[in-house]
Amino acid sequence: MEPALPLLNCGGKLLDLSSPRVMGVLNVTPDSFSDGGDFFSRQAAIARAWSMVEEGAAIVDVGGESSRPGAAEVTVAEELRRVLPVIETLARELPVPVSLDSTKPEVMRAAASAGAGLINDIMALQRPGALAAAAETSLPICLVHMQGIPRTMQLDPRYDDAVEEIHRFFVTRILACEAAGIAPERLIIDPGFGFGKKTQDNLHLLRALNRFCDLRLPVLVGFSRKSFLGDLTQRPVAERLASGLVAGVIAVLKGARIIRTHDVAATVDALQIAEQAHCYQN
Ligand code: 8Y4
Repeated sequence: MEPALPLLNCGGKLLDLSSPRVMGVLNVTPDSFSDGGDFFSRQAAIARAWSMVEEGAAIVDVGGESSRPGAAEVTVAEELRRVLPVIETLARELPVPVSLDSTKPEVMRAAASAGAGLINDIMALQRPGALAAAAETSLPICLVHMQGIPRTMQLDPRYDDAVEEIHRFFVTRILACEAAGIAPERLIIDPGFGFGKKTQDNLHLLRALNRFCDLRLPVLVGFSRKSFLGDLTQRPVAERLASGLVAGVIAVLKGARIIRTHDVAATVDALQIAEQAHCYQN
């Protein structure tokens, strides 16, 4: 059976998921090309966002807190300094919704007021106050599964059955969202590749991604440049494009609707072929 074709209202901009879409990554952290805090890095971030839209991104995901394994936390004030000016400009200028990659309720509120169209939370609204803050925004929310916290999540992640545990996690979080006044129609789920998972856990999740389809919510995934791709191919971070593209295509064939990536143009091409060659029977 063909799934329903959701149209998400991202703060006034519509996100049509009748075809798989690409979410472009825009980091505004000091370890990326630009920290968003000064005029020049702001201009660089805005230029990069425009080029991702020209390459076919349907969403631009702006993050000011590095969520890489081992990364340190940043203060609310610092995160606001990095992301708010960029979100405010992009929300006004871009034809596509701007998503906020953050776990902090204060940043969610401020970004929504500045015009953000979606909240992407790697802590799935488990921080104190995050459920209430997200509820108030009336924006769609991507709930990401993570075992542990970024600083230590890759030290010794363990599951008895990663797919079933993560499936149960989403059932619980969807109920918590409903209790907080967030309708399931606003939710996107993401098993969180690389977030407290060993290489084999990531493979099990990709292989069984269609297990999450019974939750009847759009599925988002991010593979680009992640270390499990390097683990499987013996490639450094700069040479993980091909493996990331194939993972994205497999994910879409198993029902994913949004791929989060640094490599927008190549991913848009890959998904075009996956979608057009895909058939729901057989
Ligand atoms: C090199 C480059 C090595 C990047 C690691 C990384 C996801 C996400 C991230 C994801 C959703 C990352 C914010 C991790 N990954 N949000 N965010 N899904 N929804 N690491 O998979 O890119 S950051």
